[in-house]
Amino acid sequence: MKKRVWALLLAVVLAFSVLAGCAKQENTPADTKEPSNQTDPTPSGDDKADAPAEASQDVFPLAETYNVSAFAFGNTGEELDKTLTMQVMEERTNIHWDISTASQAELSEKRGLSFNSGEYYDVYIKSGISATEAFQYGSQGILIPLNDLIDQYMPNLKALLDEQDLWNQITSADGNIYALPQLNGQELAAPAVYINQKWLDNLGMKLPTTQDEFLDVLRAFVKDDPNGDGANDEYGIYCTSGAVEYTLPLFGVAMDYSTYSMYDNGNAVFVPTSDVYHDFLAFWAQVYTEKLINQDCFTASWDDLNAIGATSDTLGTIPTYGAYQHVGTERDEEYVGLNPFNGKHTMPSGNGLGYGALCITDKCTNPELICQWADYFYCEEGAILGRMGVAGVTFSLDDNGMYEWITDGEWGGDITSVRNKACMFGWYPAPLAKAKLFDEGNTNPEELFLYEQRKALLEYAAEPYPTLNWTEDELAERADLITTITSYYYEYMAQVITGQLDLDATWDEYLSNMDAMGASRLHEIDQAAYTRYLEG
Ligand SMILES: [Ca+2]
Ligand SMILES: [Ca+2]
Repeated sequence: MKKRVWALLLAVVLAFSVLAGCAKQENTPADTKEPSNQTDPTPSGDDKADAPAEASQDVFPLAETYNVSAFAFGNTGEELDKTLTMQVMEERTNIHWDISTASQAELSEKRGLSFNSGEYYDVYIKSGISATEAFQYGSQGILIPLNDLIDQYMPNLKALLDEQDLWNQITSADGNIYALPQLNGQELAAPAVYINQKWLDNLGMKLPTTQDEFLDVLRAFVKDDPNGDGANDEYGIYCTSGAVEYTLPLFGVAMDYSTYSMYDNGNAVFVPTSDVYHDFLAFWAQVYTEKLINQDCFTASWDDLNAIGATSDTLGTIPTYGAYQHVGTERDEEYVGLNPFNGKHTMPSGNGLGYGALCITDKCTNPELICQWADYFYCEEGAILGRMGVAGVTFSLDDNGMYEWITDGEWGGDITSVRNKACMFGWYPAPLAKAKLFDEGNTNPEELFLYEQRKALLEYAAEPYPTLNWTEDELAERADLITTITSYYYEYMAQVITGQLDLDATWDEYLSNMDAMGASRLHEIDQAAYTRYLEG
């Protein structure tokens, strides 16, 4: 118990000292209160730490405790109010949270019940609320609009929303913002293609930058013995069932797998009937004929791939989330991310936004304070507190800014437990920015390598997938269309690539079948939703 008190004290001191660093970086509005002596950080030798620019955070700690009732997700033993994050924040702000938690199984029912009974809480934090629900309760006046509050009291969040152009992702159809987001930063939204750099070096070849160069590389992988064992045992590329699709970005296609469209400057292009998709099929049919790809590429499982990766050095190219999952930790650095050809920006990417992290109801007597409280989590130091806990307590930092989780302390014996018990970050979005330290200070060599590969591929990121909202009628019509159309799309893809159907002899018939199945109507519905999204 003593140990815990000491750790908490340390945590509080650290939280204060990081707050100073956080607030300094912000150009905060001039209409803020005088700095309070109570919030002065412990002397740090940095005499700018108490500059008057510290803005909205200066109200903390409050002279009198402010109590908030709230509803949140919480697995047994992982209650939000018991986390280190919340304990440090209570010390820092003197805001006390009285949180009712619900497990995953009861979350949605309890949340709905609380709203519909009229016995709702001041705040819904990390409660899994959807955009549809937020709009519904916002329209009823239960959830309050946060637009002006963000503008006045949340300089950190405001800056991130501007910088990442995310305002329309969190704005409801009536123009109001009813929920704060979790911001994870732009990220790849699909597996990427990883290619064996060691084999390329062995063969004196460069990373392919065109379809023709890629075909040459695949041929050399299969014919020129790049693993040097004297046998032609190599796979040019190994695809598990469906993974051929993950090579679409190489061909200039960033397809959204929920709509089978790519989005470009206001136009939704339905990929399965596009010319570029025809070229994609032609390429892979050629590769298949020449046996440069595993011949069971439409049925192979991840287990099949893992078995091959674990027992042999025969994989030239792999579409995957990360090669180390298949080839292990010894050889994973041999597989580098393959950039889309011709420098096109076609890597599918998401905006990394989690909806519904924090909503405030009309029962809350001081929403300004809640917003000021939450804004801390949208700067690096606050994001570290929310995602990782406290240096020296839940993770240790070395002189190079690299961290390791502390798994022999009071917060749990393994990384998952420490993160779940000590931090706010986890299942369901919480009000948090991305913490740079989380990725960049990772000491796991495989994860760090993969992070760097994915970061490089993000240089080729396409416009993030839009968040499309369909009307109920559209949803019903769409559901009927998309099942038939996509199952035909996958059937035809497999038949053409494996040579059962000749592409050029059947392409026109394929297009007219697609049309008969309603592909153009499906496209019309999605283009309309995309246009509405763009118009905000
Ligand atoms: Ca060989
Ligand atoms: Ca490794």
